[in-house]
Amino acid sequence: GTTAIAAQDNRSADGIRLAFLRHMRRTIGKPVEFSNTLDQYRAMAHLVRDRVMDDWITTVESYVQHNVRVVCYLSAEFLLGPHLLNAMLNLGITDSAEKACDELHYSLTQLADEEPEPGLGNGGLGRLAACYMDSMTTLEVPAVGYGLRYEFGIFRQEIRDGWQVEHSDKWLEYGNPWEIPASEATQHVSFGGHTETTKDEKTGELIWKWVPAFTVKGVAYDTPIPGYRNKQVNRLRLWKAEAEDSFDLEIFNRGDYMGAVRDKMESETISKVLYPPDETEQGKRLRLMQQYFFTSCSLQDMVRLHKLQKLPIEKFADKWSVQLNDTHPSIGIAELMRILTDEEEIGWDEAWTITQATFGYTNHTLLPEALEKWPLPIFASLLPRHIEIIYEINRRFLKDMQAKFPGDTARWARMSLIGEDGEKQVRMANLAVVGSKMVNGVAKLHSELLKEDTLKDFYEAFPNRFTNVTNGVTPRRWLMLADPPLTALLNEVLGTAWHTDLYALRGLEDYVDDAGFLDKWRKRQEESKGRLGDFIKRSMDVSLNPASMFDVQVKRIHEYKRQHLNALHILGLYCRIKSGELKDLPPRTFLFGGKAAPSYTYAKLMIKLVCTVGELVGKDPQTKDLLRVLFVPDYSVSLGQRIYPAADLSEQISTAGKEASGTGCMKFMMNGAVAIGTLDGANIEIREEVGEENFFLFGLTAPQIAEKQKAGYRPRDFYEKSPLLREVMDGLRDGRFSNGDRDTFAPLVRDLLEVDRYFVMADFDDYARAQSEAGKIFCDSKKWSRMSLLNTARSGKFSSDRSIREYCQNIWKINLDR
Ligand code: DL6
Repeated sequence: GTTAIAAQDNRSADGIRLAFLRHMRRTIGKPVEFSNTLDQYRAMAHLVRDRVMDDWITTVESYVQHNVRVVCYLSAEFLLGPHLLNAMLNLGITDSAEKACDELHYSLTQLADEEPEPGLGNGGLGRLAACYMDSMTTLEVPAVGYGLRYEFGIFRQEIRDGWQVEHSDKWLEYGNPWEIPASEATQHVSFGGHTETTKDEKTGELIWKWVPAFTVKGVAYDTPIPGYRNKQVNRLRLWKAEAEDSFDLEIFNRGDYMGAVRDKMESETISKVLYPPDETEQGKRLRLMQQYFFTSCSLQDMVRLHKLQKLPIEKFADKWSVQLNDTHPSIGIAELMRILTDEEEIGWDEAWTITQATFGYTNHTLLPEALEKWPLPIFASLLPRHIEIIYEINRRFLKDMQAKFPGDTARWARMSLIGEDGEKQVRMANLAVVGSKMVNGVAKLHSELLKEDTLKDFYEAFPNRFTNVTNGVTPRRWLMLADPPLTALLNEVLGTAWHTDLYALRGLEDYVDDAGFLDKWRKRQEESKGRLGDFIKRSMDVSLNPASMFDVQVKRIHEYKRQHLNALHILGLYCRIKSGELKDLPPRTFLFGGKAAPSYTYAKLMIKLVCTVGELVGKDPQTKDLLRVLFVPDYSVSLGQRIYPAADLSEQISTAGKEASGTGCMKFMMNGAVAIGTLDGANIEIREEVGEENFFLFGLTAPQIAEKQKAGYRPRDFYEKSPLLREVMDGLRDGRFSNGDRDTFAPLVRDLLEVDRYFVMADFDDYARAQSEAGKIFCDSKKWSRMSLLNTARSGKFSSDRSIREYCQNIWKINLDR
């Protein structure tokens, strides 16, 4: 009756229970007593989505009514992590849902564990996009995230005999209750062919026309992104590629059954997998197609909505602020020029003014090999009209540069959008800088290095275009969802203001000398470690010692992130224990996690090294109670949520000047882990905030590294100077740590002693010193708890809410105090 309906509509436990039973019948189609946990998860997901949708409708209505300025965040990756518990947290219905589950005799956590993680990203860049979506909605910034709906996300990682094995990620296998197809938004994207020019009969001007070889349909799937308890919901719109005609009856009737679906197969490949490997010509082509496909769909969608609201196209940049998350969507600059000039028939100069006012570009890397460049022949054959537009942008741009820097031909060549050293290339970073109003790096040091080095010429040409926005992470997922007991403790002493104003955590400093509170802090930390221990026991059948120090490095595996430095240090401890030099070492658990790019052989060898060290120290009776090394497979957002709260020591040991920012470091800090790290990326700002006495610093600085590089770095000198390093490297070479196997690690040893691009040898001794200091302080549990508490207390700056405020103020020109 009416009471039942009223109850269903509210967010009470009764309402949730009734809605659950209704979805079980009508959506899942099963009597509840026959349902399994996956069915139960799906029914729960649907009822939560219903509640999000109600807020979505009111949000959309209000956006249209007020004709708001909209931020469009274009990103090839969105690494969202599981939705269910996050949506419940943001809606404020977790307690009711738990109660409803109790009454139904289910466990909410068990049911939430059924959710496949949408792994539509590789690492930091994609996860940052997800944190920014959360913060934009929480801060009530009208925003749309635009990206690709990959059918297969990041591979599932298995570790077999210490080696990474990749499996495809079938995250859509059982459907996805969190997305809604938006058929009205379907777009058509062209590729290939050639261009033609005709003369306008009246004006005599040249008119350009693109005659493409084929088109692909872009179908939109929307995922609602709820804000934190504010009834706001923004949209993440991901594009799926489909054939214009998925089944050709004529070909079929001729008896060519495969031919009838060939178009479908070819078109759908575009949104099939996250980042296809691009070593091959075919891989490069596909990746460029992916980037153009989602960027074009997104810009066409903005133009469609702009016209739907009857706004003049000349006002495009007033309505839309488009942020390019790295260079992947930077082809959008040429695409908007094409739309404005070819389709909307706006003159070049005005179109260029609109385009530049629309885009902002965020750079996420200093590694030259990661700055995207496309071989000209591939680019021109796929996008013949865009290459003409890029040449025209370049012609005008170089003319300006020639006036600005007369005679400096080398500079013009460096700045050109077309690289001419060797094979001709289209330089996407240059296009992004030239076509944007603002360019930002993602941490102070990174933004400085962009100006001094990577983008120096551009900085000298347009100094006002450059700014910094230090990354941040959402405390809703990374603190509240990841660590409910810590959240409860913080709420108890601070109230709840910190949920949306993370600087309020500073209030914790009042307790820094309160022995009773510090004791509580330590006990809570031990419980977190116990929970992770239980999970690892369940999933890997390994027992961890919760009294040991949990020393954690989780992130992508890369030489510059230096997981091998960590592993070599553990080998150093092993040698010193074996020789009797180290007697009273406090027990340590070293946890590693992260994926290596499938084609990155060196990174895969680094995983093998960690696993080999794990086996060695775990088997040796002299070390097995003191050192435990575990590589936790298939690192993901949900695994991160389990790991960060349990960490004592956070490993942030990249070569100075190489990690643009890092965001894992921020998640550790919020959860009270103390960092050991170099002066790199966001570490520098973390140390500034927390105080140098609460951070274990080691290693060469970025200027020192640059100097060494110039002077000619000789890693072997460090090997010869350090007896411990020598013992470790000799042992590795001679098979002492790998049952006599001298081959497996030979390439790694050779590289480290002869090249060592990332200064592992140079930093080894100082890292060991900082590690030993951390070990000593850990034994003084009061002192350690104090450091840990201060890390949480001073993590306010690293909320993505702060980052988004800065984007609004300095780049998007969106007023938050409406
Ligand atoms: O800005 C997010 C994240 C940073 O925290 C990392 O330091 C940086 O390595 C990462 N960059 C990339 C670059 N990808 N490409 N190409 O993932 O961005």
